Amino acid sequence: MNAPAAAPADQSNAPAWVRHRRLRQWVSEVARLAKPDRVVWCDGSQSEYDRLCAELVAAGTFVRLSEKRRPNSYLARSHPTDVARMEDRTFICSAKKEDAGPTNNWIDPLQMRQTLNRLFDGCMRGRTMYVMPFSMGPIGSHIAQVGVEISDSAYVAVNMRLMTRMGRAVAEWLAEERDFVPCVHSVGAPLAPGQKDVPWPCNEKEKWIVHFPETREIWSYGSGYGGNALLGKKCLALRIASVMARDEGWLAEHMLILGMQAPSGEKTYIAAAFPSACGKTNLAMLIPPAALSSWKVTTIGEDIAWIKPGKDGRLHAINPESGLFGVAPGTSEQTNPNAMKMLESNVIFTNVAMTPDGDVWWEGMTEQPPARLIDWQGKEWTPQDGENGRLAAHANSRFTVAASQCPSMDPSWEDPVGVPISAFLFGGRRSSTIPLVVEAPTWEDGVYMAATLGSETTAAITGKLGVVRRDPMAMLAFCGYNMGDYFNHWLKMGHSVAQPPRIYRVNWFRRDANGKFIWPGFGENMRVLLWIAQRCLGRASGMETPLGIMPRFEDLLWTGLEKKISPAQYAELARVDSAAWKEELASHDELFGKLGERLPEALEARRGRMHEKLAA
Ligand code: TSX
Ligand code: MN
Repeated sequence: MNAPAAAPADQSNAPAWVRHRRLRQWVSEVARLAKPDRVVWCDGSQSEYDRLCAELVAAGTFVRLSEKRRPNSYLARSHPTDVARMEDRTFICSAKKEDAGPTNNWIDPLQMRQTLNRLFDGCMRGRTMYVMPFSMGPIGSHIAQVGVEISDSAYVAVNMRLMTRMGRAVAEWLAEERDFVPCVHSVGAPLAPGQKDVPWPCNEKEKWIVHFPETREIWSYGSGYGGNALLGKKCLALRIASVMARDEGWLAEHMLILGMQAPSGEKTYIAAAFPSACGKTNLAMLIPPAALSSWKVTTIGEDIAWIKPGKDGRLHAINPESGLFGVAPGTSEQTNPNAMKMLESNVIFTNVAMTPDGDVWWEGMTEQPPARLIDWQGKEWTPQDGENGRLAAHANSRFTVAASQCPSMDPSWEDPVGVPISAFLFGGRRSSTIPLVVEAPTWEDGVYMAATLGSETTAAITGKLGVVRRDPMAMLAFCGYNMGDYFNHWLKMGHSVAQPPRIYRVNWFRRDANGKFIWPGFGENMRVLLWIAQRCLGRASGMETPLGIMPRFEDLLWTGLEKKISPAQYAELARVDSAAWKEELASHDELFGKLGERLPEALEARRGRMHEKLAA
């Protein structure tokens, strides 16, 4: 007897609230390949979160922190070899190598698929496979995108619940046929029958973070940490979304979004890109100094912005995330009081130190370390160890927390239409050459400033201090396609709306002849933001310089800072050193040389004009 041709059986174990045939089918296929012991669909509920956290405690992955000091919070200690994103193990597998471009690792997609089929075959044996539908952005927003992550890590599942809108509501929004980005993750550590698990399973031999930009798929193997494993963040919201944005006429950027409210109630929103270690999260949660306390700063996002042209002729931005995965060291009552409040409860800490009374500690949290600690590897630690250079918390230790816990969140932070952006800021850590703030006279000038963005490496990154690393738009590690095409896309986007944002270059990190920071930074940055907001409202003046428009001393508000910054010190912050700029332009040329053929003509031409202006 001839059986009718049937679709492959649905073995996904999907609950009734998953009506999406293709999603069920895909989950069945991944399960058939990875061979987990069981499949669990995450509904995203609090009870599910609590149950998974309890399982993580039982497995030794989590330590539950003191209910009194840090209510409903946990500490995870990762394997010492699995502590950061792996840029050299990150791949963009476009059909053509040139489409990934010179700044990405590339492997032929057909070859990569063979490798993945080998790696994922049976890789979840002995484990639970979690299926997590998630929305990047408010569910149903025309700027949002849906992903579904499959992972064999419960740590990933609980982090994804904080970082994204995850669970049943998203599956219901997907209905029968809406689109989603498939994301497959495995720690790459299958268990033989009866084999005891370890607290932080991962694959010590190989790690892969793989993107297929044309088919919009993500596959990650071998690491359980951060952006390697929480695939909604860097993989989807930046690398894959940057490709979608190029194709559809929007922007997916490595930017914070903040709001400034004038005493009149008028609001100005800005988006700002900074490479790592520049204090992006601190800026997003800035508290203005007393002299400017009639102005309020609110937070929309602190890492990623998705930006689309609106019907009003402006660019509108959403924060695609619903949580923060932030660097702990350096966060304190002095540098970021809003973050300290946000971290009081309901937090997952990873690789920080623990106090004897079940609280957390990291370098920079207090001036004096506690007398005794358990370090990030679970070992005894005393301040003497600190003096010998042994860190109590890992330099890349993190907190995961819901954004809703941040006291400075803007009332509109979940508005599906986004907030209208008045200015883009690009900043780096530069001890010389780059002034405190410069406004680009035109969109093209601004794109040049952004494309040539650079930041000095901290010792933690390269072991060398003061070396400028070029990081165009702070997107070097996150642009999912050819950087030259990306610059072109940015140039085009300036013409996509009647009122494009103004573009600014900022630098909080200029030093004097003694190597001391000249600008006090932190809350005092509000003085620069205020000038920018007033410029956008047409109410502040400045002066033209070869670099662009800069505030004169009298264009900034100095009340309360008169003793710290003299006109002479401001002159040093604003100084354009022609010798240094000659070197700077040579370094831009070197960057452009590396980016190769697809570099837009307009940027090369603009470099030539800068050269002439500075020589004049
Ligand atoms: O986050 C920082 N911001 C942005 C804040 C809104 N940091 C920390 C950077 C590492 C993540 C800064 N560090 C900033 C800054 O504006 N500026 C500096 C440099 C600096 C450091 C210490 C002082 C001043 C400047 N201390 C005193 O002036 C006492
Ligand atoms: Mn980031």
